[in-house]
This record gives sequence, C-alpha cells and structure tokens, in this order.
Amino acid sequence: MPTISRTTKAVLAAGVLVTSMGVIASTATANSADLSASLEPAVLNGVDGGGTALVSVRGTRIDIAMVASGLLADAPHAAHIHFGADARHECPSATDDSDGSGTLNTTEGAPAYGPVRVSLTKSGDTSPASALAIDRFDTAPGGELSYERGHIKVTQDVAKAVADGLGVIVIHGVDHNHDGVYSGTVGSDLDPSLPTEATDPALCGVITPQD
Ligand SMILES: [Cu+2]
Repeated sequence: MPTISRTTKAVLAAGVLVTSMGVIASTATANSADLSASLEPAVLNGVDGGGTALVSVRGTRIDIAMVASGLLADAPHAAHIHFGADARHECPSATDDSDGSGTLNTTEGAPAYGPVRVSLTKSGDTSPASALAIDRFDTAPGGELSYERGHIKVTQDVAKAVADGLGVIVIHGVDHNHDGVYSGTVGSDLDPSLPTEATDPALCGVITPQD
C-alpha cells in the first residue's frame, strides 16, 4: 500500500491531482461557466438597438451565440470580447468621453472594458490581430446581427477572466450623422483610414455568469 506524503496530501487539498508522473490536472485551470450578456446601446452613440449573447467557457474554449438589432444595416460590425485586468469590467459611462466630443470612441471606452481579447469573426483567426478584419465580421443585414461560433481558443487568462464575469462584449459601428453609411471627417482612433463611425462602440454588455 503506497503511502501518501504530507506534501502530497496538502497538494491534493489544494485541488491539484498529483501522480508519480507529476501534476496532471489542476482544478484551478479548469474553467467552466455558462454566461450571458445583455447588449445595450453604448452611451452617447445614438444607437437605438439591443441584443443578447450566450457564452460558454470550457477550459480554454469559448462558444458564443449572439443576436442584435438596431445596427447600421449592411455595414461590417467589428465585435469583440474585451477584458483588461485594470479595467472596470463594465460598459462605458458618459464621463468616459475624455475629449468631450459628445460621442464615445473605442479608446475612450477602454478604461471601462479594456483591450480586445477575442475578435468575434465569422471565420478564420479570432485573436486580437483580427480586431479590424472588416471582411470577416457580420454585416447586420437589415440592421440585424446573428452570430454563432464555437471552439474559439483563448488563453488561460482570458478564459478565466470571462468565466469570472470580467469580459465585456462590444459591437462596433455606428452612424452618428444618420446618412446610412460609415462616413464623416473624423478618423477612427483605431485606424485613421476609417471613419470613426466604423469603429465607435454601438452595443455593449458585460458577460455575466448565469444563475
Ligand atoms: Cu471591440
């Protein structure tokens, strides 16, 4: 009968499975959570819309289903999961309009929701590198966005943050001047070659653990 050392007992008590081969699993890394987000209009940006997202986290895999309405029709809408360890883990407030322009751009919202962690593209890469992969985001036909994607691989840190309710979904792309297209003389804070309308936050929701 093998004896279990005091050290091993302590490790087991901490939730780590140890064998003679070493550590093979740790409950600390096994994220599992079912969450949802109620998407509301981003403050100051004049979107009359809303939506819902369902998010599941299993280990470092994220599955998401999302619907939204009231978006600028037939225009690409970048959508992301944002998270920042130093962020407030919430949607921006009017006081985040740091330049006092009366509208909120993506950078101004960062103290609330942090940087892009997952790009909710329809195909291909989902990393932050695809944050503005405009040709791979939903174009909201008729203003309605419908999105579903599974097996999104994220880092352990991002998986844990989302499972803990610290992630925020932001759908971008607004129409401040109501001309039906992304336009205007103000360049995007994310890509000066695009109008700020193309990237300003439209809808936002904190990904919250379900009861
Ligand atoms: Cu975003």
